[in-house]
Amino acid sequence: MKKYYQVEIETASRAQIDAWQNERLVKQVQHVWDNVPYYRKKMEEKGLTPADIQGVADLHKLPFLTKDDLREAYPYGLLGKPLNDCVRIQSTSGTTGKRVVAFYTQHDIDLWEDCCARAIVAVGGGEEDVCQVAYGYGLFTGGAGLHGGAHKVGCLTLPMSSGNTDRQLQFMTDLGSTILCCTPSYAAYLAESIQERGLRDQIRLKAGIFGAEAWSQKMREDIQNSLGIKAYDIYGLTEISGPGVAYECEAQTGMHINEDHFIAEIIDPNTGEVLPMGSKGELVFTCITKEAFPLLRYRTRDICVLNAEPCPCGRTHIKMSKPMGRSDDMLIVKGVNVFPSQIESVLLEQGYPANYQIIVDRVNHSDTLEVMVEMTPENFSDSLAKITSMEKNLVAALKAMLGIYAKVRLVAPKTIARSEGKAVRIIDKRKI
Ligand code: DLL
Repeated sequence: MKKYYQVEIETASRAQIDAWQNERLVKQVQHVWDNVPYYRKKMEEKGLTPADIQGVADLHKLPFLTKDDLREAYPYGLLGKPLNDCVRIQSTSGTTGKRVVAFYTQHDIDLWEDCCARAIVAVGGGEEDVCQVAYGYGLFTGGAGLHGGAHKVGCLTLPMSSGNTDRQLQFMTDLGSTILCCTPSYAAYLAESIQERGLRDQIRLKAGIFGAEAWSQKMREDIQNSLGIKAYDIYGLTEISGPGVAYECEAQTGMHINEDHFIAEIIDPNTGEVLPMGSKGELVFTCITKEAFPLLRYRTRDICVLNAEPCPCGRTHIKMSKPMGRSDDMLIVKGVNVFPSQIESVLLEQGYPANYQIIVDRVNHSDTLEVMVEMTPENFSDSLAKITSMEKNLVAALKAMLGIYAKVRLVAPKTIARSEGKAVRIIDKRKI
């Protein structure tokens, strides 16, 4: 097997990983009890003291934390270290309510960058690689995380940030970037631009590390084919550190969770009950090594499945599936649960690009659902009859998937604004 970054940790035996988790959890609970009055109060309300948590088997006793807690405790209420010991903040890209601000000590940054370095090595990255980081830099964790990881691996790092597509392509061709890190929607846009400019022969990319938003298997295939690369998923969230909480390996069958730093649970999002391995439910993380922002049992709202089957790559840490949607992304339209990922899978199956917008409104006390989707240059037509027939086919396919009527509006290629970061797919006018 190829030697990779932190190989001893990533291929440790189950017994060793369990031992790390038990020991670190006990220490972390004591740290939080001693330093985070907000969480201590939550534990006291449940009649708990650190002595009640002897290992991972007791984890289920601890109270959950949610985004509401983060907002309530904003900005300093969940700090586990004096501010003087913190060296950085990052913040969520959320558009509603108060932003979430996460704090890091130098130790926290080091561990986070280790996680991102593992992700880069897992896609075949090494010292000889040129890593183009086109995630946003700044408050968003994407740029900073992959940048730090690329340095640890020893790649030549191109700190591009997102946007300025001309410059991205110029550096990509001139400097021979071999690894591209950005959101999948920006990767699709870059692929489209490379195609249009006839640059395919001039790029040397071999792999992409794409995450921060949902993307389907079909979108992966499209990006892989148009760029001639392998496209790997990476997952993370600001509250837990940023990208690199979990990452894909060569098997491309789910993302290994860095279990030496994070304990993952799957719960029933309605009851909070812990579900057995292999069940679909809400992902919950407990940070067992972080100092400054040590969240315990944080509810991510991401719906997914964990998998403990051995992986052909040799890594022993369990894997998570692609998130199948966020429980708070779920739209309720005419009383029916609709996930944007369901709509996307229908569009991609029918040969449309992942450039679409979902518009929900309420007219005469009744919900309406409209999907605006671009035609491809290949199936583009300005014949009204042809467009009507294409729209009818999509309406039928969406009805079969969702069980409700969605109006479809086909628009010309390039009509919908391209995204350089996370794509905005949903416009819910009921909330405006
Ligand atoms: O998106 C961190 C990140 C940066 C991950 C770069 C990967 C690459 P936030 O802005 O806090 O952090 O958003 C976190 O994004 O709860 C998921 O709902 C979603 N998300 C992140 N990665 C994926 C992924 C960053 N691979 C929220 N697939 C998470 C689907 C993802 N959704």
